[in-house]
Amino acid sequence: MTSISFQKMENSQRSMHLYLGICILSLQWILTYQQVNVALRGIATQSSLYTYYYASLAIDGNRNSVLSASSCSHTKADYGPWWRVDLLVLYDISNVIITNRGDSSPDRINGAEIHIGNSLINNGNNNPRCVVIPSMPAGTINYTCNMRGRYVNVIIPNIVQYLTLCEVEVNGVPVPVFKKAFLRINFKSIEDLSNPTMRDKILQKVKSANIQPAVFQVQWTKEPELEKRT
Ligand SMILES: *[C@@H]1O[C@H](CO)[C@@H](O)[C@H](O)[C@H]1NC(C)=O
Ligand SMILES: [Ca+2]
Repeated sequence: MTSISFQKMENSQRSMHLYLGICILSLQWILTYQQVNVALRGIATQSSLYTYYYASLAIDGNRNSVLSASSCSHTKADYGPWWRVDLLVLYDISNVIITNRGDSSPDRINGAEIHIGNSLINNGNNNPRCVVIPSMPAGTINYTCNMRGRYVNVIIPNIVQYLTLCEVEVNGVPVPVFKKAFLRINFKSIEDLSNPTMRDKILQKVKSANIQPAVFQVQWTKEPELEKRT
């Protein structure tokens, strides 16, 4: 901001305090505003581990539903088995696509629920529910959710069961992150800064100083005010 030059002081200068607010819209959002499988960038975990069928195998980008192909997650026979992916940041999630085990026992998934939200209370299983899956055949089903959250859980509540998931795809877009930075500029001016036209000129000058490509909005957040002298 120091490169911005204002008119030289002349007579009867007044010292003004000026406040500028800069609103930054996350550039990432602009570049990725399309539905993609964001689970691929997440970290998966589950209520327990059955042999070597890790939670991460449900987000390995492979829908292969034959257990021996090592692309399915698998819990032990838990009471209320669950699986969760942490997407690391907030997403607006349009739909979740589940691929059930295909070589055997497709009915084990009966009664499973998809939950989406931001809380880790009860391992995230208390987050708002998208859907109850009464049953699904061996294969892949697309569930519409239109919910916002960082955690996506699949749980089979109130029963002792194995939870096997061969792929969980989460289609979402990052929630826009607005970051605000505030500048406080203290300078002297002979111009009347209570005049909106003058203030607009200053704003144009700040904008042309080209702060960051991600900055697309610069605005006054406060009327200029005279410095209070003690
Ligand atoms: C899943 O459903 C959504 C609508 O909720 C749709 O936009 C998307 O294309 C579907 N994806 C697949 C793979 O069928
Ligand atoms: Ca998989």
